[in-house]
Amino acid sequence: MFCFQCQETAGNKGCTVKGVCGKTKDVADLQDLLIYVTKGLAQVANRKGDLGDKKEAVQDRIADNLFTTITNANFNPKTVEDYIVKTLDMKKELAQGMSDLPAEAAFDVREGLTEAAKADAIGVLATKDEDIRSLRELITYGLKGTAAYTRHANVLGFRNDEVHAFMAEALEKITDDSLSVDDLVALTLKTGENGVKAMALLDEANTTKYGHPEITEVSLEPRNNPGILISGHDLKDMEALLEQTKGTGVDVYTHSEMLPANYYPAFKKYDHFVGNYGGSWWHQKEEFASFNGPILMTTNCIVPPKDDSYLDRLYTTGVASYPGAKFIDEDEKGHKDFSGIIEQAKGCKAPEKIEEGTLVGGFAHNQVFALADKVVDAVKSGAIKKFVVMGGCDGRQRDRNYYEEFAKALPEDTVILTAGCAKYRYNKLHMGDIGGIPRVLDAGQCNDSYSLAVIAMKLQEIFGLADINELPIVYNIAWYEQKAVIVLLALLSLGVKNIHLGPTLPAFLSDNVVKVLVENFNIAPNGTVEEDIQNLILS
Ligand code: SF4
Ligand code: SF3
Repeated sequence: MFCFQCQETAGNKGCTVKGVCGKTKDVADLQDLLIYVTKGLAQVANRKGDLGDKKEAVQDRIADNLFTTITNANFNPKTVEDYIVKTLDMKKELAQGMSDLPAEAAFDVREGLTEAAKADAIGVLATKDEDIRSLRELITYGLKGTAAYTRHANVLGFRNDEVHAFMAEALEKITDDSLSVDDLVALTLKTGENGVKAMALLDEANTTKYGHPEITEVSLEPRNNPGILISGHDLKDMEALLEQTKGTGVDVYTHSEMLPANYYPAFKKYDHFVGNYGGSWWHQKEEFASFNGPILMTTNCIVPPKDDSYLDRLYTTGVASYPGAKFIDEDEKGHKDFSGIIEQAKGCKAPEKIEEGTLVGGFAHNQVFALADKVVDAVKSGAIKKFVVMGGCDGRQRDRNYYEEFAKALPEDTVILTAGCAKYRYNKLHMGDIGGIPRVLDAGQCNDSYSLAVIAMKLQEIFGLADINELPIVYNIAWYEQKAVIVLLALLSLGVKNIHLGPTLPAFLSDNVVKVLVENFNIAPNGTVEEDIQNLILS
């Protein structure tokens, strides 16, 4: 095993024995094999060209394979093996009559996959040149993020063929030894462009189906009924759960990345949708225990339960899977039956109260545009001096306290723009408002970072600026997993410069690739809170 795809990788170098995330060696190897055969499927699909009525199935297979390997989504060797076999079957069928296939496309081992996955040719380290490896992995992780956002849009009936085609094209290109560092840098930026398209598509899907997020006060206090806690990023699952729990006496609460579901008009109409329970993903061991009722994980981030204390209450769906947790599949019509969770919930105690009060969110682009006059006036009058984009992920490492300390140290004339689970470091600090504009504007999930880019582009237009970097907006972004990688690449492709990235730079970036990012985009690692307040805000 060798995995360095997330920010918590062992020693900021790579996990080699077991994942810091809890992923076992076998699962890590199988995930590498899944990516390997997915490259093979892409090679075969690209050669075939017209896939006829198999096109969507192939596109979905490729995207689901990428999606299921993101950090903290799938810990289950059985489901990863199942994905591998399905990919091999699909590949074999498409490759009929083809010859001289590359190794990834020709691979067709069915027995002993766990052993086969250990082969030197399969994993990350199969690429010997450090810079080529770094760029190949950077692109792969960007594609994983793109695939996640694309699949959320797909399940709501929205597709962008260009994005799917790009994923297959890029997966093949990163197997091509003739590509130079410069070629791969160009492909990295193209990955970012496609990430923007994927996020725009998901934004369209979410807002068309569920309305535009609006300013919302979200309760943090549980009621006395039994409840179901839902986490992850899949809004279609959210809708289905709310529909099926209607009139059952079971309440619904969001956890972590599902918090922004509270901001959507379509979900507010359910009076058994109570609010949010707890903090960001890594607090789940304590919070899932005290919640008392069943928990539905629709995507990442799953933390392996310590002592199986709530494993019998843990459910997964979609590409998320955990050994021992119940999996809810969809039928051929795309329907998911949550009656088992609801029945279990009825026999559970109500959630224990762990905090009180409310928090405010719902500042996606439409809501911010509705406040545009106020915002522009506040900037013109100097009441708001700077906006700080502090989106991204949260994580367990102690040095992430930096983000809370940074938020606290911000001068009173600054406003935080956020999206993703990074916000839990400061969204309960009650930072007040500037002339009615809250000082923490939460756009939503990590994919709603797209909203932040749309807001920036709108402000650029209003202020008549030639360059997006002339805006009084600075970027201090926290990353953890691969969706944050695509958010970063998307921002770079939109021309955003001077991004501070932390709490550490990715281990998968080689020194030379870091140099390219510094020279072209002036990306910088975090300093101390004092240094960064000075450099980003006061200078
Ligand atoms: Fe390690 Fe992160 Fe990979 Fe898990 S996902 S094995 S923590 S690098
Ligand atoms: Fe968070 Fe996993 Fe990245 Fe979606 S829930 S931002 S870490």
